[in-house]
Amino acid sequence: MKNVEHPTIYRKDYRVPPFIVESISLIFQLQDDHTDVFATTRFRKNPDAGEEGDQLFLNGEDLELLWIRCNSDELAANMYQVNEKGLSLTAPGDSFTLEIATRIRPDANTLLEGLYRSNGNYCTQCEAEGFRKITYYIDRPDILAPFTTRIEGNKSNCPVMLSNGNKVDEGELEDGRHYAVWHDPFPKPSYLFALVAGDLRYIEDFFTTKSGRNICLRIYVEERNITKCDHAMLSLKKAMRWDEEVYGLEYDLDIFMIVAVDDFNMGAMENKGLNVFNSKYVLALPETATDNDYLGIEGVVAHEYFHNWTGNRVTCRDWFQLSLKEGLTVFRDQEFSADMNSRPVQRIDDVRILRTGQFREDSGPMAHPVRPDSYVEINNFYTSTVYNKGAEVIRMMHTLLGAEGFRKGMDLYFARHDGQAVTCDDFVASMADANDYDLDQFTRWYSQSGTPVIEVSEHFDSEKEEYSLNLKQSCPPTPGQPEKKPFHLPVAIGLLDQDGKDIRITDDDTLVLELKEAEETFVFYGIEQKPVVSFLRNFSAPVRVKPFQSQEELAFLMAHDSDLYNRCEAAFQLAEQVIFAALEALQAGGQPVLDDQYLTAVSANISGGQNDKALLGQALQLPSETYLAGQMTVIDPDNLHAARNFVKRELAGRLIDKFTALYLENDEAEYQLTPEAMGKRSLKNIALDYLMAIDAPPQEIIDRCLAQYETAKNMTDVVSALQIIANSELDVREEILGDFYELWRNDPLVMDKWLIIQATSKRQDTLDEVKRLMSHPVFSMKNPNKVRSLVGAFCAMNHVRFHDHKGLGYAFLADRIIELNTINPQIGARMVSPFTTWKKYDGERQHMMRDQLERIVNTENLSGDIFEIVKKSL
Ligand code: B3K
Ligand code: ZN
Repeated sequence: MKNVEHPTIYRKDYRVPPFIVESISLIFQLQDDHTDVFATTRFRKNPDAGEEGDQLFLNGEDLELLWIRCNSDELAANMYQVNEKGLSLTAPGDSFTLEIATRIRPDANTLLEGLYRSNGNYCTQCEAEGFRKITYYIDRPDILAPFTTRIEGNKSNCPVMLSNGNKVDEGELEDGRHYAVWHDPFPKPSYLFALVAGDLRYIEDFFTTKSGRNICLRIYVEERNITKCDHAMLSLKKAMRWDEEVYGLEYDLDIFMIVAVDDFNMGAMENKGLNVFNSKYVLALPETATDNDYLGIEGVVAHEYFHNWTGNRVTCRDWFQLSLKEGLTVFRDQEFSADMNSRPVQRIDDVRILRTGQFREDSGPMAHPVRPDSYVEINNFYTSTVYNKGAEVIRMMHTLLGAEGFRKGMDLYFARHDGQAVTCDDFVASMADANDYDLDQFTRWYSQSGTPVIEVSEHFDSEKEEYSLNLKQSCPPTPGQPEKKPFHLPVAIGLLDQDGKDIRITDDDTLVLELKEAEETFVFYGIEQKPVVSFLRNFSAPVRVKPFQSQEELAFLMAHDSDLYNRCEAAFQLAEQVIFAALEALQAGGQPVLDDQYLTAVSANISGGQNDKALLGQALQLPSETYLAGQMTVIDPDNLHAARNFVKRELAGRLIDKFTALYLENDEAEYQLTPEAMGKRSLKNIALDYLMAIDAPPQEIIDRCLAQYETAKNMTDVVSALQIIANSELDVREEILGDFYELWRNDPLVMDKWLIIQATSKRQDTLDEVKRLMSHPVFSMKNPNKVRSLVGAFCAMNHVRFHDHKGLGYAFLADRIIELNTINPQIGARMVSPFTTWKKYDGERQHMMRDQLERIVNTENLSGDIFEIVKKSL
């Protein structure tokens, strides 16, 4: 690392701001090659700050300062100091007004933070610290102010000019220019500011709130996309209704706008009244978007909408509290999606994301608590831990307090904190106080990192008719936290009798045990025969459970458990055991065999699981190599790949009739977008994937796959077939990939799929193909979706090829990270992730990955984003 310093910011250093902002009013003059920004801000000494002194510091980066006035007088250069982090001056009194003019260059902004252009249209991204790239300001989330924004631009290239709040004025200017003025009356932090201007079209709809207010809803897109917005609009209306019904929360402005742009660092952004979205989470037609895309849009539109209360009306005091809004809002969007679709399937998906991404993070060098204690670059802390584990922490409170108790807590939270910037502790206090419930020990979930492990032992005494469960919890050491205290964790269980029926151990079939000590025993009386325990129902706590059940018991649970989540979970555990058994055989140089018991269980599952297609589809999917790798002490990518393939191939070969029938039964002529129809499609495509995994599949299966590619009218079926073809050695492979490209070359989102499919192909030559695609006209290092689809997909989703023993994948990724360091370090830092687990591989691979990490860390002018993750990994 050369030339740059990257200081660490600590949570314990939080101080209330010495000054607060009463209001800010902005003027943006959009010009062809630059934008001038005039900010008029009224400051007042913060009465809560004590005797803090009179120094005012305003954040500002990459800005050209034109002039600055204080209470209308221009300040001479010796009256303030500017450096690359901001501007400081001595306050002239307890209350004063600053006018600051800055010039910025949106066209040259490849960071996609602050004001930038995407396909010629202007848009902003300010969370977490992008506002300081627009003007000098106290850019922190606990500074809340009403914003007024005037935008001036050309009528020709900026017919549409939007900002937060309601439009209060508009009119003509000279030289073919015009202006619009927006006012947002709700005090908000600068990270929620947004501006959009350009040649956009919109679709419009209306929503009547429960108190009878009429809200105008608009989705703005480029003209070519105007037919693709209906699903997002429908999702928005569903989300608005749901938030009223479940939480009593109503929308507050007169208009709610969504804008879709192609160049965006993440999924979407909840700016007040003006959400800006990655087009991936807005645009959909059956022929261009898969069922997963449709579900993703519904979930993300809802997530950003829900932020209006959990994030915007009540916001974060500082960025360490990020999970206050993100964990809570993820929990809310998960519950919304569960209500709109299949609840158990939603839970399975959410848990899969948690266990693949978050557990991995929690066991590596980047492990951090849900409420971190320090960071170098806050953008690196928009993590699975803050989001997904954060959501699990909220869910555990929901489980402990019940739906009604949780709602009481939410009501109290809003009653206490509406309009404030608060902490995770404030949230927990509302939950505790509203329910008169002790959550003190529970708060360790916010401060301790690492995934707890639970060890279960059962004891049955047939004479006394007693069944007991002994539970031990522990949590492995994580960076900076060698020792952990016990967590307060809800363990939901059921006991099944020999017929697979729930034994009533409470008013309900499921009982929530509260484990608080390092070890506790729970005894159940009057149990006549040894029950089969359905443990951690609905995944009631984000923990690892040491495997303790036999294959027979798992097969039994898979067939009978009344908790549909756990039924699927049993299938995963069984599959995991079987794959690891095959892996051991391969590592010992032997031939693996698939045991009949497993085959029978899967076969029974196919016959018995037909009433919930989506759920059966989930249960039939083998755990991914990335997930399985996370369960191993020393990861062996080649044998892992071979073992998983072996199980898949054997299952397919021996259950060929079952899979063929599954395919045919679920192949619907008519396309519908209902949960049932999506379930059928997923089941059909999983069956096809198995069938094509057979060693030298029969010609009629190959023909079916090719026919599906050619005749399907919806993208789910088309890409399912295409993915299988891209993974195969079929002669027509190149031709078909070429055909798909010709058909869809003008649709960037479909081209993303084309790249992902090629990047995740398990063929030997995939890395060469990826390298070729880097210079293909559809690819661009400046577009985050493209980088994620090609580089990200290969390195993070193609475990066996990325970890090829020659190390070429490692060198490839390091080159891309170094390239991104100058283009978009935020995306560059995200790409480091596959390297972070380098210590879990064999010596040679470790060595090669470490070399690449060192090469990255020695790059000139390395950004704080990439530096932080690489340094922590080393
Ligand atoms: N709040 C944004 C994420 C901002 C990320 C900044 N690096 C989207 C969301 O979680 O809703
Ligand atoms: Zn969010």
